[in-house]
Amino acid sequence: MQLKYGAQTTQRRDDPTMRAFRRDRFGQFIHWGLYALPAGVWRGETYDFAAEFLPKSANIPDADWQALAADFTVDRFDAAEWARTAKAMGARYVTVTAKHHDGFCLWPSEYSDTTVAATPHGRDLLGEIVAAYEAEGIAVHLYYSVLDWHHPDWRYRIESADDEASFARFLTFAQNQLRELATRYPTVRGFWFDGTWDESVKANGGWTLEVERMLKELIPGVLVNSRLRADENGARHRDSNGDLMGDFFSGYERRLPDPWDRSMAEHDWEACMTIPQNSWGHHASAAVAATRKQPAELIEQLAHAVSLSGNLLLNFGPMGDGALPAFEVEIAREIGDWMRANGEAIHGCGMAPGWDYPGWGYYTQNADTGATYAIVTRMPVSGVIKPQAPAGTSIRSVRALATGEEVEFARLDDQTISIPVPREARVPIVFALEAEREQAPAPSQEVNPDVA
Ligand code: LM5
Repeated sequence: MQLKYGAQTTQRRDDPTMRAFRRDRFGQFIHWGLYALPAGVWRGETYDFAAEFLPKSANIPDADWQALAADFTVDRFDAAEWARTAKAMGARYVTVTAKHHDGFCLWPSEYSDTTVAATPHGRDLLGEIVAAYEAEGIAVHLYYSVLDWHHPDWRYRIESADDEASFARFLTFAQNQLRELATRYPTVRGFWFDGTWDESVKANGGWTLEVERMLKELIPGVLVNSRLRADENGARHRDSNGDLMGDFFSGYERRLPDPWDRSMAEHDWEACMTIPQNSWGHHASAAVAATRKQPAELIEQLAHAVSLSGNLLLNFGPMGDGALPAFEVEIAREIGDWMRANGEAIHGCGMAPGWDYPGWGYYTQNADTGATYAIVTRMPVSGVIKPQAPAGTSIRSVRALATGEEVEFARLDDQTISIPVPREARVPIVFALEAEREQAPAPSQEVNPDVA
């Protein structure tokens, strides 16, 4: 089927920018805006739903919400400190909310009346963040919500000629802001779109393609996530032919693909993840705090994503005064400790072809070096794991990645070995496995559709 606004190519990108993004594997998401000030609490009432949704949860009039700009004094904000924390955690890129659903802009946009220009300091906070992260060698992507609760011309669906005219004005406004962002911050590596699921946007697939083209003209090679895009039938992420729109699939929010779904490696993708069950903005609720994941769980999710050739974008929600919450600093430090010892199994790695998903964790492989890694995230009660190399290959040596020490193992058959795993591990242990081709590959077997 010939589409006007669908995928422009069925080839995956393989230029230096895309290769860098693919190698990075681990990014930091930053949700920071006015919602960080009330942090889920309004007039003494705590709303446990995501902090950035507070205007909806507490039914707050827009004028009251935008008045928070007067309190956004960001006294403890230090972009360099954020960037150092991300770097030490092992993140290779950052995606930062330039504008979330509430419309407030972290840069002084000439197209909006609710921006950092309306704060007491008037600083270009986004510009400070871009500069600080780039100074640490961390690539910057800009998050932009098309959905806008503040703009009078936003529509959820088009039901009249009036809606049509309003929404056309709205799309011009959003495109102006995006041109402004790409022009002010031409060093950014990507744009991450959100808030594109309403009928109004889905009815404007042509606009989503126009925006993608405009950004790529302004910043050659810039990355655009699939979430921006719709085709003329309103199909999102993937067009009506099933082909990916945008540069990488960004449909996994607070969830990951099935770990055995090897088809995931056929395209580039990134999952985004919260530390608590559901809040992207900083949240003051104890009930939300109680749902926070442990560093080991977050490392497990990172390994899970990389084992399927995907990236993990882990969210941080700085506080209203600009400081990173202590629990986030601690989590970043613990992930960083693990990454310094084991990051070789993450950065530059992807799916290990022929290594079937083992229940005790994940395999990753570096395509350049051929090194294969076994990341043990779920210790079997037996105390042993039994890595099995692809048919026709044999594991020759095992090394504990964190210590570099050779590990003794027992051979079960040509392909399979047994490794005792120390039970006291609090974070995933990683083994580097060296496998060699042993004989001609075994003839391929009949496919059983019940297990495929
Ligand atoms: C839709 C309805 C209720 C909760 C969440 C959603 C979908 N997610 C979002 O609106 C935004 N996407 C996340 C990356 C984050 O920015 C969240 O606020």
